[in-house]
Amino acid sequence: MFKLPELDYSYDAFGTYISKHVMELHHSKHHQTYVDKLNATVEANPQLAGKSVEELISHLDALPEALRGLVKNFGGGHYNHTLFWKFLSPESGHEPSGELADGLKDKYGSYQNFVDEFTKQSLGVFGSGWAWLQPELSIVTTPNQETPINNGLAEPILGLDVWEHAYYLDYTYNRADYVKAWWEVANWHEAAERYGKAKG
Ligand code: MN3
Repeated sequence: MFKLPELDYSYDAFGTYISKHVMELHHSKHHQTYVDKLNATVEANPQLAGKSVEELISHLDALPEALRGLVKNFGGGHYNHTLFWKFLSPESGHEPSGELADGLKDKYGSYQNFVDEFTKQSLGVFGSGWAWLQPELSIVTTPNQETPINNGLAEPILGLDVWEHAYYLDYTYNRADYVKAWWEVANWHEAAERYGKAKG
């Protein structure tokens, strides 16, 4: 059975950047619903049992067509949100340091250029979806609960949920204000660690 992960911080850890109310709903209701529906899908389809969420969503083609959408949506929702909580921190570091900072500077010219490009792509996601920073420092977006690993890419090192449920109660339709606030709480320590591991 899949389980809702516990958070490394409290729901009120992000002050006004992301409110306690939104954090609580997002984690205890939205994410929990993905977990519950993924578990219900696995229970109803024993051929899915015993596999990790990564295995399930990385091999959608191997599944019967009737199951692909369910696993992609509920498995992807569980996987994406599990990453998203790790990609937030009340002690975010504010800016990348070390090798990751150097890498971003090499690829984008400056940290600010990277922020601008990632922001642009986040705002460009039509409807619901995600923006991700990949270990090779490219930026990719995915619709709905699709995720880099079900498109044959590596696990991201940072990522942002741009579904309205992530920001509407705090920022109404102003996704740009939400993205701007997110830079204050993006977990650069986690990203640097993942970057280092991916580089080997
Ligand atoms: Mn979400």
